[in-house]
Parts: sequence; structure tokens; C-alpha cells
Amino acid sequence: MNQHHSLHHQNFAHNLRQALLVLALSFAVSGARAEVPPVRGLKEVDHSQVELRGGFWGPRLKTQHEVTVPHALNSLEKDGHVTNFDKAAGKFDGPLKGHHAFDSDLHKALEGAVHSLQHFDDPPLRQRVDGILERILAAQQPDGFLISYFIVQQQNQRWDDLRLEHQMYNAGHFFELAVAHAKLTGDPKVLNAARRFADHIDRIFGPGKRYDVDGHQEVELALVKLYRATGERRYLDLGRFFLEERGYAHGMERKPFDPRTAVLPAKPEGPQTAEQRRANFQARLRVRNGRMQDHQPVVAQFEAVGHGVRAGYMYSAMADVVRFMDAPGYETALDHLWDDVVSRKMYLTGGIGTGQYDDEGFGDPYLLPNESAYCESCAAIAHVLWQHRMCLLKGQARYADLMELALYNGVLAGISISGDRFFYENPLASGGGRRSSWIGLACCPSNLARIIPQIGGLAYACGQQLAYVNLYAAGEASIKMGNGAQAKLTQQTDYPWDGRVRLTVTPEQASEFTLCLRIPGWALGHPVPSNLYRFGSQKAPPIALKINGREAGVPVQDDGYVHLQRTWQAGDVVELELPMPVQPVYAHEKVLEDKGKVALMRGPIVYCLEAADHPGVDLSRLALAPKLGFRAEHRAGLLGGLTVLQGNGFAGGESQIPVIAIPYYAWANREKGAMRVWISEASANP
Ligand code: FUB
Ligand code: ZN
Repeated sequence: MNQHHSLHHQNFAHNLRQALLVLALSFAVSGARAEVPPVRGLKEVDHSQVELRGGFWGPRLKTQHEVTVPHALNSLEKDGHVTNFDKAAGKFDGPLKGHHAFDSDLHKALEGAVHSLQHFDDPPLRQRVDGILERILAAQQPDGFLISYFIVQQQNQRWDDLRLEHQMYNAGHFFELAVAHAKLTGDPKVLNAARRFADHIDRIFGPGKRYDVDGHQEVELALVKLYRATGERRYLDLGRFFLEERGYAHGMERKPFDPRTAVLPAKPEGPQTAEQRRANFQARLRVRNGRMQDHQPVVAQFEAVGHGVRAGYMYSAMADVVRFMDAPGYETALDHLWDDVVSRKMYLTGGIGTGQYDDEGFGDPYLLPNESAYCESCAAIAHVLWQHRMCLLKGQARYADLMELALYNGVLAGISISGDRFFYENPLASGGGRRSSWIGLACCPSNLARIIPQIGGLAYACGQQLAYVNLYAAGEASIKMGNGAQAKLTQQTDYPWDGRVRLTVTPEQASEFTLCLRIPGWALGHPVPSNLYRFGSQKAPPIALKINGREAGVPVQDDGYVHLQRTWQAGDVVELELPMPVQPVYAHEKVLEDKGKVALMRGPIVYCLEAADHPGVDLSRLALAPKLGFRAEHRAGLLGGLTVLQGNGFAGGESQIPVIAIPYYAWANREKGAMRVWISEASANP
């Protein structure tokens, strides 16, 4: 309690400044208000200000809107996610379906629908979303509580078993949905419901109240969003509180947690019934351990452990909190965690999580098995969210490099080209995988439905007199910088298939600002900003840059961007050319699983070999020679249009056979068959 008080005093002047800033910048637009800007780092350019048209992402946003969203809503309605709310509202006689986290999947899919409606005018979808939202709101209890499972089934145990029951995880996803809805419609009714629920939580938890945390992080980052949407500082403080309490004793006073009490029950030996296995699993979950990142205070967490989605959401919330308030120790912890993940615990695809500890989470350093990689789609999404926030916090391109890597590879692999089939796990080698049309535990499909329409929001950022381009993607963005200057940026590009980008700058009026173009690490000779993976050669072909047709240098600053400072006039054109050779990739020698193996990358895309392109060939026996010279060929008609790599390999004999590599994200969209990212190499690493 004291620590919180003294923090509050220290922050008083800062808070006052912040409050005045909020007041000055907030204004009513049909019920919605301007978002509270960060006090540190860069500011997002919301996806509603970015139209991704054509190119790589345009068709994907369309598929998300036309296929993924209706498919998700149909599946959720069929599985009882919506009638659960009717039951909670006393309007449905049938059974409650699913488990305690069921609501969250509906909230996430609805959030996806709402984001999508920022880009597509679709009155029937709007009506459908409104109809479901009405049914959700009808279930809200007079005290603000809103989780169908605990309204119907366990009224008296609402906040009892926080470790296992995801109460606040559900709440957090509802808050995120509410913020997105208010942004889209300007109608505050869902946001007000979210506030009532957050106020309810705030009455129970906090300094001087109950000290406890949810078993699944999510509410922390959602409370930061709720604060930004409403200007209500209590929500930011509550989000911070839930971070601060991790690694402390739970109860009615603030006490350090005694790690000696966290001894895991031994795994029982011998055959077990399903019921015994479940009981043992739950008993282990109830013990404080790293699975939920609740083993140490967050500022002391320097090693990434535990469940990947929980970790990604928690690290995201920590990076958020640092942008909005003084939070001593957070940034240091984030730097260590980042280093641990990026240097030791991340797959080449940007995926995170192995099956090593039965927790869908991080394994030991350098232990990155390919076939038993967990790499949950949600974990890759959480990874993207975290790297995005790190980029905003630090203004450095290396975080955007990882955001891009995880997005094109780890995340996109989770959804079929058709938009209606999904992977929960994303291994880097498989004997043959089939995507599911829906998953009962629908966290991944619903998360994929909500990340895709938000991708434009990852592409740009801004500062006082700075406009950042973090992702190259065809389309147009409207950027309002901190000093009020506005500019439209239009990208014409076939990225990631072609590294040429033509960027037209249209300021509202001629004005001086700095355009910061991210020069991707892969274009400078590094697949990732660590030594976990490296290209065969670090020599990168020269990058070219022209401003209004005139050659300019490409002085990449320490932050990884080229800074183009000038008075920009409407119609100024910047042309960037990032050469995209096919690159062999090698893993750190401690990654034993990848020893003697090579992977292929071109630009940000990680490739794989799939059985469909190699009939009768055993991929596990196929070997590539380092200098076989793969060349890229674009195939507009294949798997939604993509660039394949063509080369040769040896399949056991002396003679070479043709080899075709496709982007990893595109595997398992044809007939079932084996797949591999890491391929044996015929001779030693260079
Ligand atoms: O428990 C909620 C979500 O479902 C987790 O993030 C996933 O790993 C899955 O368990
Ligand atoms: Zn998931």
C-alpha cells in the first residue's frame, strides 16, 4: 500500500500534466473522445487511418471481412457462445455451453468484425454485430459483472479461482471490443458497459482492497486501452496494479510471495485415468510458478518463461504502461526479456512456445524443436503486439523487424488462404497437417479474425514532427503528427514479393517534418536482430533511394531508419529499392535441432518445402547444397498469388532433383503432406 502511495505522490505532477493534456486533446465526436496520447515514445497511427488496398494485404482484408468474420460468427453462434449470454439474461432455457473462457472468443471475433467495419461498408454485418452486442449487454448484472459462465453457473464463485478461470481475461477482451466499437460508431453504449464492469473490478481489487491477479494476462493491456478511450486514470492504475501484483502474495494485504510455497506436486507415475490426469494438471496449475509469469515481481523477470500468449500479453502491457506513466524497472525487465526471447527462444518464423513444459510456453534456451514446436497462433499474435509496442516505446526499427517477421510467418500460417480454416499450433516440420474449419477452444481463429483488419495500424507511427513507415504495404495512410501537421502517405508496392516501394507524400500544406523509413534488418544482412539466426553471408546488396527521381544516399541511423528531413510538398515522391536475394539461413550452433540444416528466406518471408511440390520425395532425406542458386518466380495463380523459390537438391542419390519452396505461411492449403522449414544441407555450413 505504502509503495503505491509514494508512487502516486511522485507521479502527482506528472499526472496533473497528463490530465491537462488529456483535457486539451479530448473532444466529443458523436459520443467518442480522442484517445489519450502516450507521454513517451511514438504514437500509433490507428488502422482506421490506413487503407491497405491491393498488394499483399488488400485481398487478405477482404477475405477476412467476407469469409473469416461471418464464418467465425456462425461457428460461435452454433457453439452456443451467444445463447450463453441469453441464458445469463434469463431469456434462454437451453443449457449453458462451453467453459469459463467461452465469452472471450465471442468478444474477439466481434472485435474483428468491428475493426473490419472500419474498412468495409456493410450494413447487414453492422446489424448482426449490433444484435449480438444487445444480447451481451442484456446479460450485464446490476453491479456491472458480465461473464455468462459465472452469472449462470457459479454466481457465488465469481472471483474465487482466478488462477484457472480466466475471469479477467474475459473482461479484458470485452474492454478491447468496447473500445473498438466506440471508435467505429461513436456510440458509447458498449464502452459504458465496459466501464461499469471495470468499475466493478476496481471496487474489489487494488491497493487496500484485494491483492490478486488473473491466471491469464489480458486485462492489463485492455485497461490501458480503456483508459485511453475514456481518459479515466483509474483504469490505467488498475492495469498497472495487476502487473505489480504478479509475484506477490495474494490476499487482503500486500505481502511478498514466498517461493518456498511453490513446490509443484510430483507428476504421478504409472497409468492414469483422464480424470486423474486432469486433477493433477489442475493441481499443478494452482501452484505459483512461471507458467502464468506469477513467480516473481515483473520488474525482476529477466527470463522469459511460461505460457507464450500470457507472456506476450503481459510484456505488451508492460511496454504500454511505460508509455503512459513512470514505471521504474519495467523497461529494464523488458530489455532483458526481449533479449532472452530474441536471442534464445524464438523460432525463425517469429513463433514462440514449445511443448517442453506442457504449458504451450517457452522452453529452455536454444531448445527449439521443429516438429514439436508449439508456436500457437495466439502466441505469434501476442508476439506481434509486443514487438509493436516495443517499437512505439523505443522508436527502433529492430522491433518492427520482428513484428514483421512474426506477422508474415508465425501469424499468417495460422489461417488458410481461403480464410476459413485454422491452425492452433504451427510447427516448423510436419508429416502432414490439416487445418480445422473451427476449433472448440476458439482462441486462435477469433484472434486471427481480429488481428488482420488491424494490420494497417502496425504499418505507421508518428512523433512530434516525425512520420514513421514500419511496414511496406500498398495503400494510403493519413498521419497526424504530434505538432498537428497532417500528411497523406501513399505506398505503391508489391512488397513482400518485390522490394521496390514508391511512396507519395501529400502534406495538408507544405511543411517540414522527418519521414523515417525503416530499413529492414534482412536488407542489411540480418534475418533477426540477434545471433540466433544468420544469413549465409552478411554482405547485403546495396539499397537505393530516390527523392523526386534524384538519387539520395541511404544513411541508416542507429535506430534502423533512414531519416528524410525536409519541407515536404504535395506530390513529393520517395522511391526505395530493397533488393531481395534468396538467402540461406543458419541457426546458432546451440540450436541442435537445426544443426547441419539450412532454411530459406527472401525479404521477410520464411520458406518451406511441401510434399505437394515434391511427389514421391521423402523431405526428411532431401538435402540442399549451399550454392545451388535458388531463384524467385512469382506465380499469380498459386495459393492466392505468391513468389516461389526454385532450385535443386539431392534426394538420396547423386543426381539433382528440382526443388520448389513456398512461403511457410502457405503450407497446408493443398493436399495433406509433409512440410519442412529446416532442410538438411549437403555440405558443411559456409
Ligand atoms: O486460455 C485462453 C487461451 O486458450 C490461451 O491463450 C490459449 O493458449 C488457449 O489455452
Ligand atoms: Zn490461441
